[in-house]
Amino acid sequence: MFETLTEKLELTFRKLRGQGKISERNIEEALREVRLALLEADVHVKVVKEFLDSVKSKALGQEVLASLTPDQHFLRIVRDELAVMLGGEGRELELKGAPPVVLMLVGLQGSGKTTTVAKLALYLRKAKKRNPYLVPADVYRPAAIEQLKILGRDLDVPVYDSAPDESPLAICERSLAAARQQFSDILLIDTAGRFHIDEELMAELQSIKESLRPHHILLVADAMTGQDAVRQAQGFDSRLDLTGIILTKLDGDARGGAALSMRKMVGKPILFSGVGEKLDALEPFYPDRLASRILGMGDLLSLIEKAEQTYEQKEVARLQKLTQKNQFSLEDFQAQLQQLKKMGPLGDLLDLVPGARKLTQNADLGQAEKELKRIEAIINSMTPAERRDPSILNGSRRKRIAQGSGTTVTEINRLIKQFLEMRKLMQRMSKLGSRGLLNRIPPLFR
Ligand SMILES: Nc1nc2c(ncn2[C@@H]2O[C@H](COP(=O)(O)OP(=O)(O)OP(=O)(O)O)[C@@H](O)[C@H]2O)c(=O)[nH]1
Ligand SMILES: [Mg+2]
Repeated sequence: MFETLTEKLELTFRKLRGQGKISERNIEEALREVRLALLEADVHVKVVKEFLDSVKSKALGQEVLASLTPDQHFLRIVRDELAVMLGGEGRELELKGAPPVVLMLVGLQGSGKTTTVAKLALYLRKAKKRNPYLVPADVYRPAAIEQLKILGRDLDVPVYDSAPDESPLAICERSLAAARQQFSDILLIDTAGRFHIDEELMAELQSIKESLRPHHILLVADAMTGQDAVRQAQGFDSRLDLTGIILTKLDGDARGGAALSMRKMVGKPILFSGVGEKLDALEPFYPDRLASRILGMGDLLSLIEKAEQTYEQKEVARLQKLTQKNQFSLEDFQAQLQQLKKMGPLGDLLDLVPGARKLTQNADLGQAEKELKRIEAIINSMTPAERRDPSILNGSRRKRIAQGSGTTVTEINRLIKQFLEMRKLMQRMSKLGSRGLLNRIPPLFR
């Protein structure tokens, strides 16, 4: 999502950079383009206006910092205001209170409630060390209860044994007692969805709210549904007084304006975003990071977090040492490739690296994934001794590896040559001294 918007904004900033001096007129011109880009991305008119007003007053009113060029200064104001539009500081899901803390997820049909309940359970267990308990309270759609039970089984998270002939309110009330009994500290309620907001559903949700007094009522909204998502959110909020919003399907290719308008139009914080169908595809929502990403400035912090989740820091330190001594082997490389695969599709990772999209714009990502697979096949066909010390790779060994991996000796030669060059480069970079944040990323990604 946001690719078109990012492209347009980058173009605007590039033009601005071309100007020797930045005048009020340049800024007016740039703001006009930003306005068009936002409207085309389907951001609500009111939100766009408010955004532009504050960018303009800051751009014309502030001294340019000595360390920044005027266009950088302007870019920074746009970035900061975009972050404000998305919710400013960003908010963590607050979970203080006597257990079990009750979280109720609501939303229209198909918005992603059931999937998000499972994703949240995984997140809360992993990142917050909590013991969630899942409650299927959708008794209307056939198999809805079963859907959550299966997800719970996959995650090994307990699910209340709801029966479809009970009322949702009765299910919720009973599940609370069951959660206490088995020391679950969070109750995650999956509610029914409807095609449109209707009175019956709202009354049911309100009765659950009154009885269980949930700590959070979170709206699950599908970002692909555009301005409709904003209207639904306002409808749900007026009846239930939401505590937060979870935006799903941000991995889709819709224009994304709904996501950008939601905070301002509903006045409730966006707490998470869903970025895929898999259960680990849920991310805490950080307005400043998304703002940087939209402006094509990448998102190094998210990349670092992703890397840290996948990598043991001890391992990173070990690789660091090897790199410095130029002893990083094909075996280490192989292990890193495996870790890389765990972090998700290549395309997603590239979005996090500043400028990477631009560099690879014409490159076919499918091709790159294939290339990685081929490299992996070659390395897998080597013996451990060969991986540790490629210098023993004579002609007959190379021929054997080519056969084993379905490649050619030329390809083996090229890989070895590239590997040795990359290793040199990594060594040189690691000698540049401490570079703060970058030291927390495994060498291969720098
Ligand atoms: N790509 C993508 N798909 C998602 C995301 N979240 C949910 N989905 C998909 O959206 C579809 C509907 O998800 P559900 O979780 O069943 O939605 P629901 O709101 O519970 O639907 P009802 O119970 O029928 O109201 C499923 O195919 C999910 O895999 C997301 O963040 N990205
Ligand atoms: Mg559901």
